[in-house]
Amino acid sequence: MTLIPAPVSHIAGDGSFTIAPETRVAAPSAARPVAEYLAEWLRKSTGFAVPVAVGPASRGDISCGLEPGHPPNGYRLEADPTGIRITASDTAGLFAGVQTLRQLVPIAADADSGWSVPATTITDFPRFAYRGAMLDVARHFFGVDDVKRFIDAIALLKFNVLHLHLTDDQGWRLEIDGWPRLTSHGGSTQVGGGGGGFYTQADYSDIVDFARSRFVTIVPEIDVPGHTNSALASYPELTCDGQAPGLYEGIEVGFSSLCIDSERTYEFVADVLGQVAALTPGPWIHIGGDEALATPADDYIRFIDRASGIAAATGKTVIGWHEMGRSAGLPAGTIGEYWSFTTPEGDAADLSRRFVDNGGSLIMAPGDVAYLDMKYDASSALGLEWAKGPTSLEDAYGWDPADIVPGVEEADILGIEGPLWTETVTTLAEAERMAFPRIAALAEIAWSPRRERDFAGFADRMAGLGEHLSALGIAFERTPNVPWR
Ligand code: TNX
Repeated sequence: MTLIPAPVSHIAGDGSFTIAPETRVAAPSAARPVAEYLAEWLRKSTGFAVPVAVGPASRGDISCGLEPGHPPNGYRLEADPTGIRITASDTAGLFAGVQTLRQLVPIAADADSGWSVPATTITDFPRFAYRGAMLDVARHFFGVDDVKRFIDAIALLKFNVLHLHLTDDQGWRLEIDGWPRLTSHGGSTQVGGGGGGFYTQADYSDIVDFARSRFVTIVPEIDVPGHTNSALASYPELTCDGQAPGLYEGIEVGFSSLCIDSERTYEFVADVLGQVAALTPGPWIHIGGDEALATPADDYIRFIDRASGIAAATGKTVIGWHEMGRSAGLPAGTIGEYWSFTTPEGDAADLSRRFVDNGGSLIMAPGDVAYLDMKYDASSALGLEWAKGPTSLEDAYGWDPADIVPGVEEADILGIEGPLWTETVTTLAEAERMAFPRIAALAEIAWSPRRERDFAGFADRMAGLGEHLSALGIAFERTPNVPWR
């Protein structure tokens, strides 16, 4: 069975089910959107009509059924010569089962057996609740259609979160009412020049709605108090000397800061976070807090104390990069995003444990294995190298989130994330190629039960997934040690 992420269990049966011109998708009305999504994908693949039948399933159907008793987001998939049945307790579980089915259906009809799916019983559920990818739309801007395509691509691997890094020194990408220059001026640039771009609030809602149709939650990040040059350039009142810096198109970090002792700063933060929260149905809001090297240490703590409270007052659960653990005033339950290495450096482990001690949890995104913007090897044209050099597919697969921060255990970990920073990444095809296949390794770490990691077995399955990626038009790097077909 060539599935990524590997399921919890699968038992091969006898024979196979063949998808035929008369095959229907059957589902109760509560599962209709998932059934329509599956049918639409089957139509595109097979060219058959694939009607959706709302109501009980008949022999020969592919059915989606809701029943109690499955773990959250888990499912069972049974295929035998009489049909395929996907059952789950929630529609997110059905959707995960449908992603499994997408990998079981061949990319082309076989001359002898047609569109056949081998008989199997799969029982499956996720290890972690938060299975995230991050796209940095600030260093280079990616339009609404690109973001939707990226969401579609990660949904195949059962990711359920897309964190959007919406603001940074090089660009402000979300329209904020009452602060038009953030986007008209601050959104006009990106790394290396060539113009920027931004989402209107309607664009952002369009992304959120599309993501929801793929059972993906958008986590918006407004990075403060550093990484704010685009805002400072747009509104000099956010600086301490009242002088707007110029726009910035380089790739340095750590040179900008909001003015910590100005009330206007907190009005700005409240206004922005209030609007972002109102536009975002998901439970989380990310306020960055990383690499605030231009903010004095005491000021940083005072700022995070206050800004995290403003963020929590929107009703969302606050997420911040692990440096925010320096603040002793974080709202209870604040989530830390760990981005040090698989062997923690400096105070990263101590700061991260504070989120857990404060009733929160951690998202693990260790830079040396989970960063999708690192070069694959020294010869890669794209990517950076600061996180302990290049990151091979083997590196991306060979770690475990529960082995990193001493004293932080499985239950303290909300999930993992693969950040795709875009200093060197300019197009969606480049973004896909940096992400795939490493993001498939992260998907397996996030979803599959903790097992001994067998890279050779993973690489065989990866070769199978590569065929699906090609069929879907998703670019990927042909990394060594995978028997790509
Ligand atoms: C560090 S990791 C950053 C980003 C850069 C990235 C490049 C983190 C929280 N901040 O600002 O884009 O490295 O790899």
